[in-house]
Amino acid sequence: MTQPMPSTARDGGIYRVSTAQKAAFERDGWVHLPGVLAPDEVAALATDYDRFLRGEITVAGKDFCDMSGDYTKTVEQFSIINVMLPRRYHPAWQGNVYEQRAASIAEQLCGAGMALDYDQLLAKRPQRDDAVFGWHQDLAYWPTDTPDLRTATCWLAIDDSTAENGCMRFVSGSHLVPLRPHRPLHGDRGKSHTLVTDLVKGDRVTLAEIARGDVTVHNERVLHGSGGNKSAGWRRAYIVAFRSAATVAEERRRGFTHSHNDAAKVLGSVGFARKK
Ligand SMILES: O=C(O)CCC(=O)C(=O)O
Repeated sequence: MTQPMPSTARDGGIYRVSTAQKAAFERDGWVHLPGVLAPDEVAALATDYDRFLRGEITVAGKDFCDMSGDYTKTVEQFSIINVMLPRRYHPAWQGNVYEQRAASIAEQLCGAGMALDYDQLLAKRPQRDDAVFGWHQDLAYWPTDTPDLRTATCWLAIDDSTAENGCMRFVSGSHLVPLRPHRPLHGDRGKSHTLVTDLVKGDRVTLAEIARGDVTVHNERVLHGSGGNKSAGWRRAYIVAFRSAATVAEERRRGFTHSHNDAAKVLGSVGFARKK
């Protein structure tokens, strides 16, 4: 499943992306980068990660929610625990080694002028068939009319991520075609944040089985999602998303922060489309 961890790619706060990896990101809309974090670095993050899951770090309102169910579920019923903006709720994470390497990756893949847009934790409880993250393009979640659409969303595996526990899956090359229509999973964005779209004939799905400490990086247009967790363990992921600094500034000017508690959060592309 996994590639050997490169010994030379990590260098302090830098992770060196190869020419072949950059070409894969441009061609497929996503790329697998092995060994972005060393085992001890993942272990240190996992300690705080589990404090979030146990509720020991306070997260406001809907920023602690379930991405598979609606907002009426109790925490024990959440199949995909979603923590939005963990660095806001746990400032000690700001500038951590993962953020540093993710920033270096974003710059190598997308060029200068990238900024951290949001961070997120997505943890699938063990043995939850319904811990399915529906097919979507991230661009559906936010305004589409911003000036610079460069995006590098880094997805760190805190656990080995496998077909059995619900690893990421992508339709390679789908970032090159127009945004597909999306709909709220539970019929109404007031009931849950989640948006979904459908695969169409010809879409070819690639499973991204990756090891603990590895990262996938994806573009905001590539179709992706993940299946349920049939394993006896958690599937934990830590996401840090970079977009062009000009775009992040424009989003903030509009009051769009990626917090599920903001009124403006419903105004992703779906919200704008519905207003017309
Ligand atoms: O963690 C998952 O299964 C889905 C994550 C995702 O869709 C994303 O990071 O954009």
